Amino acid sequence: MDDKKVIFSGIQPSSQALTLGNYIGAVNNWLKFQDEYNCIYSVVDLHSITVRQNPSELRARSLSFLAQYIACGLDPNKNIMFYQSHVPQHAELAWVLNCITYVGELSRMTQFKDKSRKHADNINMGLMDYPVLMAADILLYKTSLVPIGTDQKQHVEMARNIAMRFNNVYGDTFIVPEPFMAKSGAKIYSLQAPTQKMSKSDENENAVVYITDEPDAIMRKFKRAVTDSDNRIVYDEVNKPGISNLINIYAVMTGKTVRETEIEFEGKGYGEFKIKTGEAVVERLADFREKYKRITSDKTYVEQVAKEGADKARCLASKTLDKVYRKVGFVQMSK
Ligand code: AQP
Repeated sequence: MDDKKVIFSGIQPSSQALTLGNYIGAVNNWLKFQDEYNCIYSVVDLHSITVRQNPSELRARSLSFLAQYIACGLDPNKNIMFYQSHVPQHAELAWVLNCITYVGELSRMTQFKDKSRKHADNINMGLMDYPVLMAADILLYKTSLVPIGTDQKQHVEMARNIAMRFNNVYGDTFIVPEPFMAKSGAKIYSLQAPTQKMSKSDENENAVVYITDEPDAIMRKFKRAVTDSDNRIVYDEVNKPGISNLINIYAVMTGKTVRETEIEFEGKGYGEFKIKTGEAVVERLADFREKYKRITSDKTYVEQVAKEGADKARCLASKTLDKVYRKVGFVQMSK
């Protein structure tokens, strides 16, 4: 690798496809970095089994997610893309980091508390340990910047704390990463309950737009989006969360600002605005749809990208892990 700074991020293959939230909060930003940084993007399948998955569905979704990364415009020649489970150093570093992380701090994480409520019959150690594995994902690659939606900010903060703690105990080892969140769209909300995050695992299919949805499904979901009753297209997260969410989506998908969007729709009604927002999403995803169909029919190509990505990632990750093992005092064999 050259001396460009490193970006790392990942998405769990925990649904049929990426949501519009994943696209706007994560992938859309990843696309902007591919020339300026050394970018490493993983399909984080180890994370996804913290919630029970059907094995054959997980396999199919994981293949599809990598095809979606590529179809979104991530160039395999410029970005390292791989499956987390293909690079064993993630789990190995997570073990070492576990030994400097406290149970108390993990039990206070918002996502752990939320998911424990949601999956009360399966509050497993992996669910609690998720932020430590995420710290390992990030720290293995000397990452400077982690592009995320606001929901993951607390976990990046945790990764920073773990890195600083390790550096204090064992001497300078890890780069302390910074989160990157875009000004618009860092949190996209459910179309049916606009104070809740748009989440892959939402059971209400009208609440979530998947980037693989057909245009008519996308239009239908936007037409049914929940809004308030005053019929003014004005950004106000507290009093008008539904309309503010649609304004954010429209602004990001058209490249306009929130203010430009408000001006464009001054005096217009919600019905028209919902249709225009749906159309903006359909139009913005047109290239993706065409490319995804092509890539998804070529499983060998996707596997090749994953193999090359994992080879490169393993090579980088093993250097950091060797250093960590040396620092903590494990026996090193002469080569
Ligand atoms: N609604 C969202 N708005 C903005 N950004 C979002 N992200 C997720 N949802 C939104 C960002 O996408 C990246 C990958 O997240 P993830 O899917 O691996 O984990 P998650 O945040 O737990 O996502 P979900 O959709 O809620 O998954 P499930 O339902 O499986 O738990 C992250 O950068 C995240 O911020």
